[in-house]
Order: sequence, then structure tokens, then C-alpha cells
Amino acid sequence: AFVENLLKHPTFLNYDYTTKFIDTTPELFDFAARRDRATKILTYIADISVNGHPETKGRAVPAKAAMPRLPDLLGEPAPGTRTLLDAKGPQAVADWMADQKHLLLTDTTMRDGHQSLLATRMRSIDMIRVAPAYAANLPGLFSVECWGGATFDVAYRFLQECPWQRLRDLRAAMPNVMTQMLLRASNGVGYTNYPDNVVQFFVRQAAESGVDVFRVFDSLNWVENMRVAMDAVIEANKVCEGAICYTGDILNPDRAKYDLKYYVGMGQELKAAGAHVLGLKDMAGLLKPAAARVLVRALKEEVGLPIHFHTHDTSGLGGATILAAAEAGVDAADAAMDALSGNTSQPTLGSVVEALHHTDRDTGLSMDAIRAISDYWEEVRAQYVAFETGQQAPTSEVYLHEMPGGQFTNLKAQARSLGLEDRWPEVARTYADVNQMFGDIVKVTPSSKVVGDMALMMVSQGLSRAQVEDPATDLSFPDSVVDMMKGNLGHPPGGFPTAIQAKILRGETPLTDRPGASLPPADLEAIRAEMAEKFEIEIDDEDLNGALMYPKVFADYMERHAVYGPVRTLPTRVFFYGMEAGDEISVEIDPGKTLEVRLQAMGETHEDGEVRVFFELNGQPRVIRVPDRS
Ligand code: BTN
Ligand code: 3PY
Ligand code: ZN
Repeated sequence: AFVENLLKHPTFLNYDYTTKFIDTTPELFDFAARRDRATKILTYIADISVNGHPETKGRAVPAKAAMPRLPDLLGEPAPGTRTLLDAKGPQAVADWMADQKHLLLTDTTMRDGHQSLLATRMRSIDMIRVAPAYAANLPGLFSVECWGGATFDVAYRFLQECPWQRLRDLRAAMPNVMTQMLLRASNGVGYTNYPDNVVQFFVRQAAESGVDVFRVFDSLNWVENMRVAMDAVIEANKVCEGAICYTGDILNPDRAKYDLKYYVGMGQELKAAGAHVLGLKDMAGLLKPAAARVLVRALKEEVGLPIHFHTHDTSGLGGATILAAAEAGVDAADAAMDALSGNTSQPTLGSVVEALHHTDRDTGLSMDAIRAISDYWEEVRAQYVAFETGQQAPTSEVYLHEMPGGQFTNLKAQARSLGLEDRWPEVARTYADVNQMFGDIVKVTPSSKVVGDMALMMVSQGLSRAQVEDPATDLSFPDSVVDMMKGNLGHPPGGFPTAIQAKILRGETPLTDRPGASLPPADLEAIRAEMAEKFEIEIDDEDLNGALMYPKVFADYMERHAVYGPVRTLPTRVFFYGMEAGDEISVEIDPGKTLEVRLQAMGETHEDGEVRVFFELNGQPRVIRVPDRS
């Protein structure tokens, strides 16, 4: 009777039942919340089958396939880095790193790999299923990067799933290998500085829910703005990897701002700030092999921390740079499983392992294990064809624009949506101009987004750098640009050029301190109470952290969750494309509780604008009615 009520509501008949509907009709939202989970999932399947998923509409459709085949497990999980961290703490991990000879590897497939190749759209189920194979077959990995960066908000926003649950499940499935996250220091996993107590609360929760290694960076390389996050990691007794973001070219005398001395100095600051490990984060893939030799040697000698190198293969030379860094003594490096490697992603893990075989930096990892896991990822990737970027080849253009791997393909898509696709070379050139206009800054989330916003504005309005800088031309700048010039992301080395900053701020004085110093602490309990009242459920610390990072995204997620239930358990193809008559799937909605779902038939659209979708649920007939919005 409830579904009847819901579907007869006038708002439904107007084909307008998404989050707005729930906002404005609390009594039906209550009904939705009380429906059983199986009905919610059937409602979701019916809706997507009839109307399609907004994210995949008009995009390529994958072939129907069975669930991707899992590798055989080669025994019980052997002790690994997590075992050491648990027994002896983060300093012991750092000491062990420095003392052993292998090149240690981090697998980035579950975070940066799909963030850089598939617009961050990989769903938890595809990761959690293979996690036991990592634990059993690759216990010698340094870590598995599987959380943070853009994955946090994309999980809520586009995948309708809880990022914290992903983390807990992965942690439980890989008890022996360290998990790793990317943390944007005071920007948390967001795009703006948060109050100190929000950053501290977030780090504490991430540590508790399962993150072992925190790679902390600041988007302008300002160590002062990293301390709150780093201190919180150290306090939680987890591995604090303070990262230098690499930009420019240390071997190019014309780019003297970011020279060897600069990076060594920053490394020393990070060591003094308490980093256990020094991250060398080459987010755009600009570090060339010869420069890597020089930089890694200098950092090893003059800083003395173990070094963990991260790069992107956008230029096609990422693998060569890893090998050069390995020769120069880098302790660990990032790579992605073959099937999700290359181009804007990380270099190819299996190939790095092969290249170092029978050398003194041998990784000790099993090629059989790597191949089997990569075969799994290849089948997974095929299901995300709608999110492929179409980039066919590596490109040296990256040395011109210096865009981070995660942004490159995104900005291309943004340019396309603005009708600027065939003017991409101009966008790339303008991005480089904006960087110079802003004083040659580090470009990584969120500063990279600011540069991208400005570049798109200039190209779409036909503005040159000279025009933008001309005090006589009056312009309205993108909000993100104004915000950065105000100092709300902190300060780049040497500050922003004063003339352009003054023009953008129209006389307002910029912040000189770090933003967190003047942001009032968030009232955590007040926000918890407000959320609990709004959604009529208890808000635990994980939910509260979601709400603090992304208030609107989190609220929308909660509202959809009340209607659709635990859709995270659906196979990926069904989640994005629904089912057709005759299709049958099993959905494990809770450990041990499996639904057998068969879609029998889809009816015609009735005069009331609804479609009846006929299912069999565990052998029993069920009819679900959804509005036809297709
Ligand atoms: C989003 O893009 O906002 C997240 C995807 C979930 C939206 C659901 S999917 C079924 C229904 N159809 C829509 O167009 N929106 C909702
Ligand atoms: C992120 O912040 O998400 C990044 O991947 C930066 O490189
Ligand atoms: Zn990266």
C-alpha cells in the first residue's frame, strides 16, 4: 500500500520525483524510509531499466558479461607492512623501508588509477571482491592506495554509496597490507580549506575506519598549511607521508623558481614537521628520468627520510622515471595494475616488476599474481566503458600545460561541454599562460581547478593574458579564482603577483595567515543533531564527517538512500544500465542475505505516466511501478 501511495502522489505523476520530491514531502519520505531494502533495490533497478542512468545516457554500453572472474587465492595472507605497523608503529615502518633493498611498490588501481582513467567512477563492489586476492597473493606490496582524493565525494555523489563503508570493507579484506589514502591537507578531501577541528576529526575517523598511510600534500606546497593534518596523522599513530608536489623542471635554468634547492628545502621542512616518509608527488608526470636521478639522490642525502615516489604516465615516460628513481635509491614507487595503467594513470606495475627482476632493486612480487589480478581488472574496466576518456596515446603536451593526470581528461570533458573541444590546443596553451600569470604555481587539486576555471573562461570569452592583466579591462573572475587570490587556499612560494591579485580582489586585502587560523571551529554536535533530525536516523561519526566535508552532496545521498537502499551491492552493469526482460542476478544485500532477482517483463507506459515492471524476487512475483521519464 505504501508504494501505491507513493506512486499516486501528484509529484510522481508529474515525473518529478528525485531529491526535490523528497525534500518537499516529508511524510512520503518517511514511507520511503520504512520500505524494506529489497523493495528499494527493485525500485532502483526498475527506475534505471525504464529511464536509464543519468550518468551513462548517450554513452557507450558495455557487453553483457558475467561478474569479472576472480584470481585463485594462493594461501592465507602472509604478514605484510600492516602487520609491522600494528606491531611496532609508523617509525618502524619507515626504518624498515630505508633498511631493505627491494623497490617497494604501491598499487594505485583502486584510487588514482580509476580516478585518472575512468573519472573516479569505480564502484566499491569491484574493489572489495578482489581485495582478498591482494592480501593472499601480493602480501609484499608496500601499500594499496584505495581511498581519498576524488573518490570520497564521487562515491556519495555519483555512485550512491558510502565511502566509509568501502574503506572498512577493504581494510577487513586486506588485513596484512597497508591501505593508503591521498589527503589534501587542510582541504581534506574537498576543494577548500576546512576549520582545523574538521580536518582533525576527519583524520581521526579515517585512521579508525582503516587508513594506514596518509599521503598529505598542500596544493600550493605550503608546509605551514599541512601541519594540522600531519599532526593529526601522527597523533593517530599512522604513517605520515608528507609530500612535496613536483612542478617545473629542476634541470631547466629558465624555471629557476622550483629548483633543486627549493625541493630539498621543502623536504627538510616536512621532516621537521614530523613526516615519517617523504612523498615525492609528481601529479602531472613532469619529472624526467635524468632529473629524477638528481632529485632523488639529493633528497636521500640531504633530507634522509625514506622516499615514496608517485608519478603519472601521461608523457609515456613514467616507467623510465621510476627506473631512474630506483637506481638513485628511491625506497618506494607507485604503479597501477597493467589493465588500469598508462596514459594519465600510473605506469604499469607488471612492467616495472619485470624490469627490475634480477637486479638489486628486484621487487620480490609474483608476476603470476600480478597477471591474474590484472586480468580481473581488465574485465572490470570493460564495464566502465561509458567513462573512458578516449585518450588514445601518451602525449608530450603535458610538459606545456603541466595538468595533473586527474584533471587532464576532466578538463577536456569540460571543454567539450562548453563547445570548445576543437580548440583544445588553445585551452592547453592558455592553461600554461594562466599559470605564469598567477606566478608559476603548483597545480594540483584544488589549485589546478582554479587554473582550469580561469583558462576556460579566457578561451570561451576570447581573452588574452595581456587583456586579463590590463588594469583598464574590467572583468568578472571565476569565484574559485577570487577565492584563491584572497588567500583562502594559502600561499604559494613568493606569494601571488601583486598586480593581478589586486585587480582580482578589487581592493580587498588578502589573508596572510593560513586560512584555518581564522576559520571558526565547526560545532560538530549541533551539525550531528541537525542531520539526525532531518533524516530521522542516528548520525554516526562517519556520516558526520561526510556531512562536514560535503553538506549538500551528503544530504542528497541520504535522501536517495532512503528511496533506493543499498544499491552498492548491485553488479556494475545493472547499476548503470538496469536489466532487460529475462535477466537474472543475485544481490547480496547483507552478509549471508542474498536476493535472487529476475526481471520478467516491462509493461507499456500507462496513461498515468507509469510503467509496471514485473520481477521475480526469490521466486515470488513482485510488481514495481515507476514513472516513465525516459
Ligand atoms: C546522480 O546523478 O545524481 C546520482 C545517480 C542517482 C540518481 C537517480 S538514478 C534513478 C533516478 N533517475 C534519475 O534521473 N535520477 C535518479
Ligand atoms: C587529488 O587530489 O585527487 C589528486 O589526485 C591530486 O593529484
Ligand atoms: Zn596522482
